[in-house]
Amino acid sequence: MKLSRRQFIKRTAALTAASLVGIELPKSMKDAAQAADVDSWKPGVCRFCGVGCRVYLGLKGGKPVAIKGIPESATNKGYVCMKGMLFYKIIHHPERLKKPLYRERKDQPFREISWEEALDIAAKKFAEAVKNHGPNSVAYYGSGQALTEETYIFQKVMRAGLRTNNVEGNPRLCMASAVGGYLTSFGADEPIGSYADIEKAYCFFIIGSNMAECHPVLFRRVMNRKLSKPDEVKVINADPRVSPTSRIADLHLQFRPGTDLALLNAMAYVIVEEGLYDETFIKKYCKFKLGKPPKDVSFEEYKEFLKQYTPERAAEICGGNITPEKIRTAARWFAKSKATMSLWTMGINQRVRGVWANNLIHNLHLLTGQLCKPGADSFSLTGQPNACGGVREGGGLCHILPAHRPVKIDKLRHEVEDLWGVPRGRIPAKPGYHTIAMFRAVNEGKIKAMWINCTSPAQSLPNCDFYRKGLRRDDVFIVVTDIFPTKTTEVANLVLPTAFHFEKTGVYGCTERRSQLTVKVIDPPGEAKPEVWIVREWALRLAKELNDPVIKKCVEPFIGLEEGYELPKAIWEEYSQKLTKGRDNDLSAVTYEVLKQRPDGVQWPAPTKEHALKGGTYKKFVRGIDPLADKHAKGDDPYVFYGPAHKDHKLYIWLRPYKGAAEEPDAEYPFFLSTGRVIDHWHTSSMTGRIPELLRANPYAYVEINPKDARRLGINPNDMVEIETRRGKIVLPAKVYEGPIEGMVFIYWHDMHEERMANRVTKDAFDPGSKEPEFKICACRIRKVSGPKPLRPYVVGHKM
Ligand SMILES: Nc1nc2c(c(=O)[nH]1)N[C@H]1C(S)=C(S)[C@@H](COP(=O)(O)OP(=O)(O)OC[C@H]3O[C@@H](n4cnc5c(=O)[nH]c(N)nc54)[C@H](O)[C@@H]3O)O[C@H]1N2
Ligand SMILES: Nc1nc2c(c(=O)[nH]1)N[C@H]1C(S)=C(S)[C@@H](COP(=O)(O)OP(=O)(O)OC[C@H]3O[C@@H](n4cnc5c(=O)[nH]c(N)nc54)[C@H](O)[C@@H]3O)O[C@H]1N2
Ligand code: SF4
Ligand SMILES: [Mo]
Repeated sequence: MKLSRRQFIKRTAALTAASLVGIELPKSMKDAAQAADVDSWKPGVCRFCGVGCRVYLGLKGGKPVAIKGIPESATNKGYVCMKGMLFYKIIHHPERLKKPLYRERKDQPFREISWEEALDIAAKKFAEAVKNHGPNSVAYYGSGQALTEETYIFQKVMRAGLRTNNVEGNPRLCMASAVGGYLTSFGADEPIGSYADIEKAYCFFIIGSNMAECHPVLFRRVMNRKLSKPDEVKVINADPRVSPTSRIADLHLQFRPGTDLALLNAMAYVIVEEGLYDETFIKKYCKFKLGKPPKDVSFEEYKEFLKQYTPERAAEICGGNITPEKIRTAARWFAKSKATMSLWTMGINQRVRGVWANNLIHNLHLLTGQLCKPGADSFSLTGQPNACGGVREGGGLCHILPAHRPVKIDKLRHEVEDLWGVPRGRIPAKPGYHTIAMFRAVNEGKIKAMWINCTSPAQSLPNCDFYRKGLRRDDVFIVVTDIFPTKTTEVANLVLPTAFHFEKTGVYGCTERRSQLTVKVIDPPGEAKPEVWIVREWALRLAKELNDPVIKKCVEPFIGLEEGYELPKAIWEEYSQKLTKGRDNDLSAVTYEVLKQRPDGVQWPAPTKEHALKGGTYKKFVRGIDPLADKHAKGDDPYVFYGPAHKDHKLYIWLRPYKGAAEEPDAEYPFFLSTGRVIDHWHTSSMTGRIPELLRANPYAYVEINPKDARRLGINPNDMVEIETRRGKIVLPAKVYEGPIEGMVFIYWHDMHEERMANRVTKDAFDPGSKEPEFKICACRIRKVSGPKPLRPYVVGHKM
């Protein structure tokens, strides 16, 4: 059906509005999607966010023509947002990479080469680096969007094959602080509960998350819950900006960026002062902890500590609309509701105090016992579709091996070596470079060969111009596996075209510990290949180049297997059945067969087939629900916090003081600069920028400015505004509205246009614990450079 321009705009606007506020799509639109001229519908998972919506891909004459939600799905109940509905358009996009491309030097044009040649070059360059500069001169930088099988096989070859823990990925920019928070507070990574808690919650504490745009289908569930009991269910939103999420809030707490540590401590103060805590829960399950190395302190000492954060004092620190009374109200709603669920994302994680901010949210749940019961949970939202399953669980960060095993614990490292059948001592005992350290090492010429997979750090790293200098060095060999040309392929020597979603098979593990399978239904274009094939073939060549049988051993079980299904299946079997068995994320009964029988996926732990076939574990640590809680149980307590990082099986309430951002506004740079997302685009927009409907809905990035600041600076809507920080300058059109708090500007970072690329000005300060960068806060100055200017969307174009 060809739409007129008017019809098109109407339809796009309706869809955006619907996905934005979670309104049910008009019936005619649903019918249109369902009745699309389709031969067959193939089930799978959405390619984009961590919600993990289940979708059908519609095929007509072998071509992808539509996507619709799967009505009986546990995650999305049939709903999808615009990105989910439209990503089939990426599959046959004319700009897809179809042939391996190579150039010796980075100022040369690329030339097409064969796979044989490409794999030989990749193996030779990595082998040369290892021979001449040692194993730590090579690195892998991956993604929370790669399939679990992909991350697992890459890291196995790097660690056991090439003997380096230089294995990192974009979840360091995203979820690392949440991981740090879960490990230090609960002793175990990942949320305890599930999305199903949403329908049982009576108070939502949404902090530093714009769910309405970033987890739209989940937000819809929150909104439905609120609408189903408008007076009983309370929604608190804490964000220095009024976002579409704030619209459903009964209470919006708006404060100076970075001050939520004071707010959270003050809420704890009120809970303690007003006796709203759950003494039994605290006595039974919690300990109070202070400092590094952590020492035990008493409840009394904690109370003393909190005296620094009276609501009056916190209101002063926080500024904005925060009053002592609002803090008290928030604390009372939180503590007194029948079940409270906290939800947060990057406003909390992307901070130099990201782990502490996570701890302080968990504290509120531990004090009040708002945990483990139906509807109550401290639930960190994961951004990417497989940051949990692939990277946090699959061994995708420099300090963790598969199945939540810290690299530096000898026993666990040796366990992995034994399971892989490689000699003990093969995996180095020292963690590798974390992301920022890794790219600094590139800048310093310490890394000689780097593999970048399914991510585009040239655009997504903070202070990216600085790191692009290193990436452009001619003595650093860079391989990029992607489906499109990006800012990162611009700095590559070797670009390898990969298969996309639905063109390969594998597992995604979403926010709620749920693994779901997507099976190949269509061939990749041209010569594009699944990553698992690429890694296997590369490793076999590496083994020859380095004359090292252990490298071959890493991929030996997979030799000769057909790459579309059999190969990922064998990799998944090794990972799930061998590596996760007996661990807290036990997936040993979760085979592809089980996942096909249970298309909704399985939530770990799932140690037995019987439990897996029932869907796994809705809530961790609860006896009668979680088989591992039953296994570890000693007394009669209903909960058993067996998390591997707390041998005492206790939950920790942390004394964490308020500390501000690494770079706060001053006389020279008087504004807070924050960055984030818009509903229609995905990160660098390499994918969504190529979907016409999404590009047209949001053709370029803009800067949000508070009307008071705009008036003072003579800035009108759509004027071109320069944002300058200590790192550089960019120029964007202004959107003037009561969004960001006065003194703060907010920019969208998807735009690839050099003049509008947000990360050219952001700061690369990072949390000392999680090493996650502070994308959310730095200091800037702004000025109007001209009136409105006609802008063109940045269309990447095939420039290879
Ligand atoms: N449409 C869309 N959806 C996505 C993505 C996408 O690119 N596009 N990406 C996915 C990924 S990987 C991620 S990580 C998530 C991110 O999801 P979110 O974290 O929800 O999105 P952001 O826009 O990065 O930032 C969220 C909010 O943090 C607020 N914030 C800034 N500073 C502070 C602060 O000091 N304190 C508090 N409390 N809040 C602050 C901002 O005002 C903003 O509203 O989205 C996922 N979903
Ligand atoms: N200023 C600012 N910067 C940020 C953030 C922020 O809030 N503000 N957020 C940070 C966060 S939370 C994140 S998660 C990162 C994300 O940053 P990136 O990971 O760099 O961004 P994406 O656009 O998701 O990159 C994914 C790439 O994978 C490619 N791709 C798609 N499918 C496949 C596939 O099947 N195989 C392969 N090999 N490639 C594929 C896409 O074309 C794209 O180039 O950005 C971080 N950067
Ligand atoms: S909410 Fe997330 S997972 Fe669901 S359709 Fe949208 S992008 Fe996909
Ligand atoms: Mo993310």
